Amino acid sequence: MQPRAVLEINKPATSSSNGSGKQDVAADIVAAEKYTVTGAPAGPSKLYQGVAWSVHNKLVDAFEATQAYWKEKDPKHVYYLSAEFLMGRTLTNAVHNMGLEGEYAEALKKLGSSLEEVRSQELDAALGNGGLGRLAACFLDSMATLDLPGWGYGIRYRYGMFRQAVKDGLQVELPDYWLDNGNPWEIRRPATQFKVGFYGSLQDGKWVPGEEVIAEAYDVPIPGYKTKTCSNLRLWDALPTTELDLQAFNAGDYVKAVEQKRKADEITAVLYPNDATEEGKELRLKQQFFFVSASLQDTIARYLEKHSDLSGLPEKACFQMNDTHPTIAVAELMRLLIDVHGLSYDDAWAITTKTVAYTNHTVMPEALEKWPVRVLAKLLPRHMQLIEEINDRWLASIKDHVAGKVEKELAAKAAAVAEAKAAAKAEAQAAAKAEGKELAEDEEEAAEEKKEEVDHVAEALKAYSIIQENQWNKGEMLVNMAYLAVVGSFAVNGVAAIHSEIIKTDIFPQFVELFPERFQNKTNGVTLRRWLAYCNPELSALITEALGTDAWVKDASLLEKLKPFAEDASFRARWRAIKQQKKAALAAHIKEVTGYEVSTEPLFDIQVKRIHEYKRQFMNAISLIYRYKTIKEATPEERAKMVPRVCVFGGKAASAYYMAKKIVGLVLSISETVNNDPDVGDLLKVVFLPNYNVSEAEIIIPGAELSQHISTAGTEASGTSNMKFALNGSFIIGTMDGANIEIGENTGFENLFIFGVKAEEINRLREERKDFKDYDPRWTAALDMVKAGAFGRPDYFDDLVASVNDMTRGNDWFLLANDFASYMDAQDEVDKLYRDQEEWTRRSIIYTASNGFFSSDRTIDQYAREIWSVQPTPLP
Ligand code: GPV
Repeated sequence: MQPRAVLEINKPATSSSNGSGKQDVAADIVAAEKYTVTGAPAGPSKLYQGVAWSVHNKLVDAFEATQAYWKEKDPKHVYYLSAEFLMGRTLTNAVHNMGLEGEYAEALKKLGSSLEEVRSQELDAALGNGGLGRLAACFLDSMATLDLPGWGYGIRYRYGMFRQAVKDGLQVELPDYWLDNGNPWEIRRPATQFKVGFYGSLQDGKWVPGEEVIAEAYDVPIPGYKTKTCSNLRLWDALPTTELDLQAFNAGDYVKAVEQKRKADEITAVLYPNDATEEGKELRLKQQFFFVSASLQDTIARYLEKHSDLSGLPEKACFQMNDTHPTIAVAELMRLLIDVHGLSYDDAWAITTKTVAYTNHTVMPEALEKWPVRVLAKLLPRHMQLIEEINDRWLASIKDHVAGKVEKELAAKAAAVAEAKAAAKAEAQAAAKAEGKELAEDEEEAAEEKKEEVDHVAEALKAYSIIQENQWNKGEMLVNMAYLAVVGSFAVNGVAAIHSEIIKTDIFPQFVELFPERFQNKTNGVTLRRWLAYCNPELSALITEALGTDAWVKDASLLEKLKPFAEDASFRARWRAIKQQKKAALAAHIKEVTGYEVSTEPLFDIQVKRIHEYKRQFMNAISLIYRYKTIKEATPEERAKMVPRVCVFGGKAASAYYMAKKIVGLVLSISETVNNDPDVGDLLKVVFLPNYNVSEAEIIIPGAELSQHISTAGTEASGTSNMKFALNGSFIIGTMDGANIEIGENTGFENLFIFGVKAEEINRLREERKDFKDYDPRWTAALDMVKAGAFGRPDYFDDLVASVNDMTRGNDWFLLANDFASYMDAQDEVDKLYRDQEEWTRRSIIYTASNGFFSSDRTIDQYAREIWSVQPTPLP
């Protein structure tokens, strides 16, 4: 199936949107609103629809112009393959990026509303879990802004990340009905369809799938900032090859009649809600293959419209695999090239390994995908066969190297043994001589050593093998997807400096030894459009005024020029006033969602991210219990000296993650107890904000004064919210982990509150954990309160407490007890500095001024130059 001309359906008619020149935006909105499909009564929701559809038309114009131009020029494209794109809302971003804010503000004023009012009606597109998905969204914004030819490719999940609500003090999950009112930000492409097969068997070496579905494209235009470029995120939906089995239908078997439809629906129904944990479900692999196959077929079809010979593909396309989720691309590209397009294995491999690149986003063992051969062989028999062949050839190609290495090691070992033996023999001979006897000679030793060497090579090769035995379940064979990605890619990168080192030393050392040049670092970044300019217009206006230009929105290095303003008291006063304003907005939001009334005077201390043991929200919670205890026991004089805090948590726990759900429960319980305790007053408020998502983050981050990034060193690959907080002038309390380290280098470590052990010490400490007894008294006191039921439900928290406090069970893997004392000391330093508001504000400005490096424009520029070889191709 070849993609045909652009065809749009499912969009309401608008009157005055076509044609060029100045348009009446208000009339446009009204016309679009009139024909929206939702049937909602007049009001902000319906008005939002009108506004969105009128913007949609402008996006389509820009989109078509860009795509036509790129098609004509035929530059190399990058295709960002990702199972997740956490886009959030689109309206504000699209209007501002396209420079339409003036027109729309005016039009909406005429209609008695405002952009701020209608924007809140939009539902988030939450097609992602957390950092990895949001990074993909930031990257799309930067690619378009830098005029880089490239598309995102992913899945159009009908249900995105679940909505989190709180019921009876615990998290409950609700479905995410994000498409219920239609989606003005997509264009359905019924003419762009590809068949994707599953199951079946190999007949005469050819794959005959047992099941087939159709992948249908939906395009989401991605407007760049201050450029005509409008890029594309192409998401695939699954359709049955036949809607209805008429034979079954006529025979009265209605369930069978719609079975195909049901099976297709299932593939794109829902996003798996696990962040950085592998689930190993067949449906998940089906999703991965589905979008990868469609994306590769689509790219090849477009390539072949312009070229006859696939050998040139690496000059026109690069596939960036966002973690291992799309790694089946290595095998699928091989299959398409060999089975469909008739290339030889060698030619296909040469093309594949010049087109595919891989980004690793975690070193946590539970996130490294390993698919059982059994599952792969059943779902994708041809791909399993190709993976075996890739592996065989790969191992054959390195056998000499490995044998040489083994020989050297054995020789060294043998020399040491021989030396020891010789010494022993000399001693024995000396002793024998003393007794006047003779010693017999050893035999058969040489033959023994030869046999041993052969086994050693086979054993050593296992470390390089893509197919491995499951170490927990002997006999089960697994495909290590990260190894497949490394072998099949021309570039492999980590996402922060420390992470890129750890993957070289701990995850892929055997590959580094063979091709060190393949390994790179690309420190993550965030788009300054969404994460500063649009979510914090007040601070942005002040920055623009100070710098005399808004060019920093596109050239973040200009933020550096803010540094001198930190020394200016009147500038600091204005900076502080804006932070107060954003704190007030956050306080109002807290009141609206939780009912808790919080003062805007205290220090606003925030930890928002997915709930995970390695991110240590529990440690933060324990510290707050101790703070609560201290307040309760304080004299009036002591209380007067305390720094009041509003402590905010937000984040979703994967629905099946037992401990994470208990952590949410504990935070909610602390919140209930503390906030309703009249002794405490404004000295401490603890808030859990439900349903943390992109739009929530846009309210929370600008209002933060302190943000927590406290993962066990060596566990958080990068973190990206740390960058957003820093850019909004929030201090960081954190560990020497992920991008915290580079933020420290840029901001000056004296401005961060760094605590805890370093990554190098973790392995040793984990060993020592068995007999850990060195508990800080503050830790013990706080945990005792939980055990004693100070926050209710002591039984419910038993396992959680034991998970960090019962070394007989070999627990506290993430070393909370170990880091607690230095964490508490760092928190004391925070309080101390906060008392000096002038100094605090001065450094807050330094944060914003120092962290332009973390613009995703910088990250993407590096990817484009150092991995993709993709050139900016702006419209004339
Ligand atoms: I693998 N990450 C994520 O959000 N989901 C995943 O499935 C995997 C990784 C995150 C890491 O945990 C963060 O440290 C990192 O900043 C982010 O990916 C983007 O690189």
